[in-house]
Amino acid sequence: MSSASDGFRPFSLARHGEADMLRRVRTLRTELDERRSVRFFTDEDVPDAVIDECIRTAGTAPSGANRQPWTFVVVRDREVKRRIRLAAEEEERRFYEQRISEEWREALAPLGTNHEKPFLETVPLLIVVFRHAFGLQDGQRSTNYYTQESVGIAVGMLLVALHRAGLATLTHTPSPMGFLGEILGRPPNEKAYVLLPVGYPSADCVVPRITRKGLDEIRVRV
Ligand code: IYR
Repeated sequence: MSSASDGFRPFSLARHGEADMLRRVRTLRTELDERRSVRFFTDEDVPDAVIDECIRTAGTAPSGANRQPWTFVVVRDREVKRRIRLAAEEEERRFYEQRISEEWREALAPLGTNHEKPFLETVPLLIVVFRHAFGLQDGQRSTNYYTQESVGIAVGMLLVALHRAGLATLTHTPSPMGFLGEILGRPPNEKAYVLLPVGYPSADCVVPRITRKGLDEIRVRV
């Protein structure tokens, strides 16, 4: 039960009629249905203020015990992007040549991906999201809760915000991603979660033809 005592404040939401609710959500769905993972970008610059606003948006995500266990590192430095590309390609080469199963290789074939990641160097910026596996302040460790879920939700909200701004992204997870913490000098409690190249799709950008599952395939009513 909520209480008006210290630490709580009143909360309410604007109410919309059903038609209005439907219209609002449909607008969002239509917009999000256009979002795709992009691998071909221009080198055109993206304003910092827009990226900051997107990260603020991600920072409104719910998190376990409100620990907000995330850091968003914005990488614009050419040399750092280059180091990230080289390290990612090294991991990805091992992934495609050795670590991957035949079944996985077949699942990826329609996407046409391989170990080469030139976009990591050519995009105007990368956002590397770090998950705080535990809290660390002045050498003191503390427990964080549901960090995978919390950071996953924040990344989802970040993708929505970037798409809303008209920016293309790729949710890239070179594995293992330990090299990102090293290159970016993150503290030991921060684990790389995802690497997002961000920019504008190039004029010759293509994406695989995919379909979304229909409602009947994803919704079960009880
Ligand atoms: N991380 C690799 C492989 C890869 C894996 C999945 I699952 C994808 O949906 C796409 C790619 C890469 O980025 O190439």
